[in-house]
Amino acid sequence: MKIPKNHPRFKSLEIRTRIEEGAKKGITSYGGLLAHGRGEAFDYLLGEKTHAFSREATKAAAAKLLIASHPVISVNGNAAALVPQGLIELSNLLNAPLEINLFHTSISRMKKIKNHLTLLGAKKILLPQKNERLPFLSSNRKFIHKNGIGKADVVFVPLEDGDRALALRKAKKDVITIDLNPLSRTSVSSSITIVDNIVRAIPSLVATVRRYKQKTKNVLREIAENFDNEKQRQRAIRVIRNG
Ligand code: PTJ
Repeated sequence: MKIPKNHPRFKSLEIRTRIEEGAKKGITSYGGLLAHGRGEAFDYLLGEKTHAFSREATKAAAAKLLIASHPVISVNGNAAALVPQGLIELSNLLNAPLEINLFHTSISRMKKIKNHLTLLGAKKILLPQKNERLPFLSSNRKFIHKNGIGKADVVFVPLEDGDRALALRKAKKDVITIDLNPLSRTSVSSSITIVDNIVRAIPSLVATVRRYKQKTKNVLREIAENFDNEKQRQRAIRVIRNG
């Protein structure tokens, strides 16, 4: 659909078109369309802008990813449709694999996401292995790659469905997420939650990682350790409540 640039909701409609295209290409699930609607509602309540609490979380996330020994970027159907280039850039900057891990499991969708990312220039893509499992999880997301999430110390799970963040934490991994809903189980259980729209948060995270590459490990450690996820989450809730 061609959206006139002067439409009052141009940006939101343009993002919606990306998700629709993702579903048409078989990258995004139907469940993903519903998840997007939920995200839109929270974005609306947050004023559809990046807040200071999100910027703080982005800095901590960049620092944690840069000091990680084995960072991994988990990719689902929504993230692949909305921000594929940003995820690839992040993967290259951090030398971190992109591991496809879906809630609504489908081998054909995994292959389509893999092709989509490969065509856009992704170099390191992993798919889950049948004999490698994440403990504390019953959904199909338990299948992981041995050299990806299996050995990761920090897992970036932009736009998550909730059951896995906790399982990853129980498996003693740090979890960084992007979630517009500060009340979700993912937001609560992650080490760092960026409460923002993935389409704004990813470019900003990429720029911060690029900038922070100049910093020493000690400085990065301090930035990551000083971050208080609960405090920033409460700030997001206050914005929604007062809005
Ligand atoms: O591709 P799959 O099969 O792995 O499925 C992916 C989804 C996202 C459909 C799946 O993980 C799922 O069902 O997720 P949920 O439980 O609906 O949660 C998605 C969360 O992401 C919700 O808290 C939404 O508010 C949030 N969200 C949706 N769109 C965005 C978002 N957060 C940031 N940016 C968005 N654009």
